[in-house]
Amino acid sequence: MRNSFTLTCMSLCLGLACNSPASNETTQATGGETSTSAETTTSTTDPTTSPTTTTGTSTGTSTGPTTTGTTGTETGTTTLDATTTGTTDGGGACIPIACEGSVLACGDCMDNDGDGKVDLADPECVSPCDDLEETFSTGLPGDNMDPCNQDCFFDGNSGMGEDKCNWNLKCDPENPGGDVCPYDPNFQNCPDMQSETCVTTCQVPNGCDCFGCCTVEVDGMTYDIFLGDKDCSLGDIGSCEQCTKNDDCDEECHPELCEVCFGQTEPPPGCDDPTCENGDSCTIDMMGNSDCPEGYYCSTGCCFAIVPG
Ligand SMILES: [Ca+2]
Ligand SMILES: [Ca+2]
Ligand SMILES: [Ca+2]
Ligand SMILES: [Ca+2]
Repeated sequence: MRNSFTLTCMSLCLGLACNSPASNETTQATGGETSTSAETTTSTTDPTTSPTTTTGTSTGTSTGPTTTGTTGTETGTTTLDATTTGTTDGGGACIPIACEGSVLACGDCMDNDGDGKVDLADPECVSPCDDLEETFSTGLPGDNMDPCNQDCFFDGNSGMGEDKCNWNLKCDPENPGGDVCPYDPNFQNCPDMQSETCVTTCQVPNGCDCFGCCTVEVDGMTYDIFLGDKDCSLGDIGSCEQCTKNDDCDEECHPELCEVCFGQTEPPPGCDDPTCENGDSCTIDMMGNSDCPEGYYCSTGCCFAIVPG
């Protein structure tokens, strides 16, 4: 309340300063400008602040440094366009996100599979290091070089094992490896536990385990699907290889706590904003833009660091 009063006063003062003699104008306007920008930060984060105040201030701030004289006038004009300014702030042109220097299908600002959803707004995009919008698999040559041995699915390089996650598809009675790596009931090397490094470094989205076994809900039915399956998509869920969750690195999803579960791109009904157990929460617009900081991407409502290879 006090802020908006002060700001209104400042706009007025700035406006008045314009009409003052030239010598006064410079000192007054510059002084007002500095404190205005300081207060912008406070008022923007306050949801109760009226849109008029926010718009007026931000315009004033950006115009301020260049032409001091016109600031007062422009502030008055743009105050009327509260909606236009709001839209520009929230969206804008899509900025491509690179994975190890290359822009792939899930970071290229295009709807590559024509389902109306762009990049990480497309549920079949697991991260910017995913080159297929049509299926959950990434289509990257480095992924799943070994049909049986699995490391952290979400590090963009399923071959190396730096994350110390270790599993073998032969251990899973659901047979996610299909014909290429069938379930072997006599296979001995099935770790009971995953290392601490694995659990802390592997960035697992809500609803998945670290090996890419994810629970999705389609038409009221739940499925545990293996993301390594080359042909698995939400549109053809029946054809997806099923899998058994590895309890030791399972990131259970809690929609009742407003978490966004894997396969969803928006918070559950009744939730304004998603929540995240680790890290910042985020939202993605239809263009594929998220509000995560640079170097991060938005998946299941949470900002994840883009892991370098
Ligand atoms: Ca794309
Ligand atoms: Ca798409
Ligand atoms: Ca898709
Ligand atoms: Ca994909």
